Amino acid sequence: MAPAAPKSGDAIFASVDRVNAELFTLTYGAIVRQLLTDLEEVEEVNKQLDQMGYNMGVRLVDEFLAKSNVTRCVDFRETTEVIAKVGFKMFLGVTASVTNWDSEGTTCSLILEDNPLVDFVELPDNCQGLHYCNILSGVVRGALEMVSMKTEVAWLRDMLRGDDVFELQVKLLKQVPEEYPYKDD
Ligand code: MYR
Repeated sequence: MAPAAPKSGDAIFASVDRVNAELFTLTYGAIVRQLLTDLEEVEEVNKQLDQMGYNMGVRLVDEFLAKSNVTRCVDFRETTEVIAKVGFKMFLGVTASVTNWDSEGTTCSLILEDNPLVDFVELPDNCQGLHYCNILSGVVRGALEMVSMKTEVAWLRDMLRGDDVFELQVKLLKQVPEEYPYKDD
């Protein structure tokens, strides 16, 4: 057999990225499996994944702002676009689209057609109530809270439950105006 042709720099980085992505996906799967063993109740696992995601989300904002050239967003609509297009790309490697806005402009959905977290995943029958990707809903909630937007985030569609896409609904509950830290005298 002829030796394989040497890979170009780009091809090597692409393979490293693929291996990292697979490792990340498998590691997440192992965490979910461990939680299912430890907590036994699927609802408890959902809560725990959401909480873990929330804790990550509140920390990710600093990294996001340091790495991206994004400046302060003016409103909820712009912030959700930034999360879907820049944040998801940076931390998950895919983008989401933002749709299904309500008339008040306070509820929308992030649609993911491709989700690396679920590569290789199939839910067994006894886990049908599991929101496997709940870490993502927590991340989004935590990140939004750090930019003063209190939200409720819920999965409306899930490919692991047979839907055609993942749909994460984001509802803005309260926007806390940021206070100017100095007194004007
Ligand atoms: C602003 O300062 O107004 C803009 C802030 C946008 C917050 C973006 C946070 C990104 C969090 C990434 C979510 C990744 C989900 C996988």
